[in-house]
Amino acid sequence: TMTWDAYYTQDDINAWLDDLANTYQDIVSEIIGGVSYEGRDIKGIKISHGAGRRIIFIEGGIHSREWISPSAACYIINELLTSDDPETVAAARDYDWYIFPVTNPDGYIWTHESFRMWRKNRRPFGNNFGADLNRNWNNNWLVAGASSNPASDIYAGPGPFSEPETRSLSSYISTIGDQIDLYLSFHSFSQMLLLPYGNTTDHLDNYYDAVNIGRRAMGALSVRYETQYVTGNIAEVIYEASGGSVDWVKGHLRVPLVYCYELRDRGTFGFLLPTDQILPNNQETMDSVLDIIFQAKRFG
Ligand code: 0X9
Ligand code: ZN
Repeated sequence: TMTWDAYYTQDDINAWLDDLANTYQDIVSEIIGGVSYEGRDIKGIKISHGAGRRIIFIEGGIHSREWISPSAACYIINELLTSDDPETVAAARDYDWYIFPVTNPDGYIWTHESFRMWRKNRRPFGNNFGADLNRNWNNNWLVAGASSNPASDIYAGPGPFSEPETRSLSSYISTIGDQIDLYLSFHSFSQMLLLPYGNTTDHLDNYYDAVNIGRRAMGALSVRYETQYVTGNIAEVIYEASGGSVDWVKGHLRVPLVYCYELRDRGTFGFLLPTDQILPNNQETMDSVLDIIFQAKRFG
C-alpha cells in the first residue's frame, strides 16, 4: 500500500497495480496501454462499475523527472477505490476510469537509477539519447517549441509518433477515443492548468467553456491549502509547445475536454518536490478533478 509520504519506483507502482487488480477483482482490471523502447509495458488500470459508461483518461509520467505526476495518478486510483466521500464514490461509479501512472517507464527507471533529472525516453539517436514524448504526437509536430536536435531536451523525435511509447499509447487511446469525456495529462511543475493548442494563442473550439470549467476547478483546488493555479491556453500561459498529447487527443480524437496539469510547485523545489508536499498536492488535485466532473455534468 502507498503512504503518500514517499515517491515510488516503477516496480513498486506495478506491484501495487497488481495488488489492486487482485483485491478489487470485480471493478479493477489491469490494462496495457503500450510498450516502451526498452520493451517495458505501459501499465495502467481500468476502474469500471459496469459497461457502457463514458471514460475519464489520465496519463501520468510522460516526463520522467516529474515524479509528482505518477504519484498524483496513483492517489486518484486509490481514492476511487477506497474513499467513502460521496462525491468520490459517485465519480468512481459514474465513469470508466483509465489511468496510466507511468507512460515513460524507461525514463522513470533512469531517473531512479542513473540520472534524477532525465525527461525524455531512452531511445538512442547516434551519440544522444531520448525523444521528448510530449513533442512526438502527430499534431503540429515540430511546429513550435520543439527541436530537431537529438541532444535537446525538447527533441521531437525523427518523425511524428516515431517513438514506441507515443505510437502504441496513441493507438490504444484511439480504440476508445469516441467514449472519452475528459483527458488529463499530469506534469510538473508551475501550478498551471493548460488548454490546447500549444502552437497558437488563438482560442479554438470550446475554449470558453474549457477555460471557465478549468478556472472554477482551480478555485476548488485552492480551497484546501490555498494553492494558486493559473489557467489558460498553453502557448499563452507557459510557452509554445506543439506535438503534446493533449493537442493530439483534442485535435485528432476530438475529445471535448482535455487539460494538461503542471502540478506543484512554482519553482522553489521544482521537480524535486519534497515528500511532505506529496499528500497535499495529491489531495488538492483530486479536489479539482471532482470539480471538473461536477461541472462537466452540468454543461452536458
Ligand atoms: O513542455 C512541456 O511539455 C510541458 N511543460 S513541462 O515543464 N512539464 O515539460 C507543457 C506542455 C504543454 N503543452 C502541450 N501539452 N502541448
Ligand atoms: Zn512535463
